[in-house]
Amino acid sequence: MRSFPFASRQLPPILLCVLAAALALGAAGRPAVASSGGHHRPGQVVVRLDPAAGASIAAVSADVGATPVEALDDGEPTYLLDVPPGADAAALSAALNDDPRVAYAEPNFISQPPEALPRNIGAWGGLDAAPMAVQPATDQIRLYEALARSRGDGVTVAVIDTGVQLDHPYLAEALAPGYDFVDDDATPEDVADGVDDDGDGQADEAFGHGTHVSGIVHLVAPGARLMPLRVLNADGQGDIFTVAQAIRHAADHGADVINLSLGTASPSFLLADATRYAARRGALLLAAAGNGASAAPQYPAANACVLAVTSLDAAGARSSFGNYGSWVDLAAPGESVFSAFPPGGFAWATGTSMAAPFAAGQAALVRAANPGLGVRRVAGAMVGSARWSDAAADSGPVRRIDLEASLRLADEGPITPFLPWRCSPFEN
Ligand SMILES: [Ca+2]
Ligand SMILES: [Ca+2]
Ligand SMILES: [Ca+2]
Repeated sequence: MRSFPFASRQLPPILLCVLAAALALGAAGRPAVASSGGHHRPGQVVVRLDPAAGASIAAVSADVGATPVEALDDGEPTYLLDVPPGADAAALSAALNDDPRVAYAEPNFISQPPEALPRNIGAWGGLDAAPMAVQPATDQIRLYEALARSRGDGVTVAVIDTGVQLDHPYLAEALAPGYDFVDDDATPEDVADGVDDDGDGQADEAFGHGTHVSGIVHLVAPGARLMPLRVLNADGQGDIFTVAQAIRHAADHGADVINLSLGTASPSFLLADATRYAARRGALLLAAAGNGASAAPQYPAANACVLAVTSLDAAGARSSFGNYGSWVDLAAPGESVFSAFPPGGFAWATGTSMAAPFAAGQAALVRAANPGLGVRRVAGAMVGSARWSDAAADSGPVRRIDLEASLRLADEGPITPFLPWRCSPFEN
């Protein structure tokens, strides 16, 4: 039995985008940055201009001595700036927020490894795919009753994560073209480079995470296509600017569902913008609620246009590590989940990172069964058919997904739309 780095007792099971050490990003000329181990990239600021002000990013950034290095997307007035050496990104953000030409500015936030988390217990599961189909989670969510109604055909699910093993036998035929925002290339391969990029004493502890998450989506929605978008390196490092780029890319390239098994504790204007943008383009977003056993919101899970998913244990109660609170929308199996893992095999893993893709697969089934439903009604079918758990003393009940019931509700109605109106204002 081989144990996996991301399942280590030293590391969080959810892949919160971690940054703690100097690293060089190859993407689009972004420079190497040295992190203090804090919660944002110290040399970078995200700025959105107020289009009504008609200012150029060159002028606005020059006024504070900063340098624009990347635009979020074509025609989008959101930029990543390098701040001058010695300047404080948080202070510079505050100064920019006082500029009437600026809609908002904020540090380029990193998720921190949550302290005192219950740890993943995971292990290599061999080369045989057979245990996937018979694992207890499939009965818990009534998967096979649901698959008799829908297989997710024609739906694309973006998986924003560490990438994927592109030639994994369980996944290869389901993969659609994706993108690698870490290395800025078209091959979002989950790459372990042997380097401990975040200086936590373990190299590539997040390697395999995106492959595992992708396998869960494929188990639930075998007819759906998977679009791998790599935003985290194998040490789990990423930032909100890159995550926002991937969310926009997914929405602009036809993703119907977007899975985000990652997060940060910092509320972010940029993530709120990007997730609303994707929802309004017709993508339903699911995000891991985090493994902190806490009511503290994680983002993007707690953003308004995203369904936050926490973890259930085998008995259908909220996992002891799973985050909770009114911002958590759904709960799905997240303990000892068996799924694809490089190289070419399978592994068990535990965490809300594993719960979110069960709900993402469910969204694909609902969308495929009734392509006329907009994101608020797909969400409404999922939330409205969920079964409340017993209330835990500290956290209240959680809504446990029921795939068969959600497909029945999508078919028969009436569906009460979920998510705020602004997430999908033109939905019929
Ligand atoms: Ca690559
Ligand atoms: Ca590494
Ligand atoms: Ca590391």
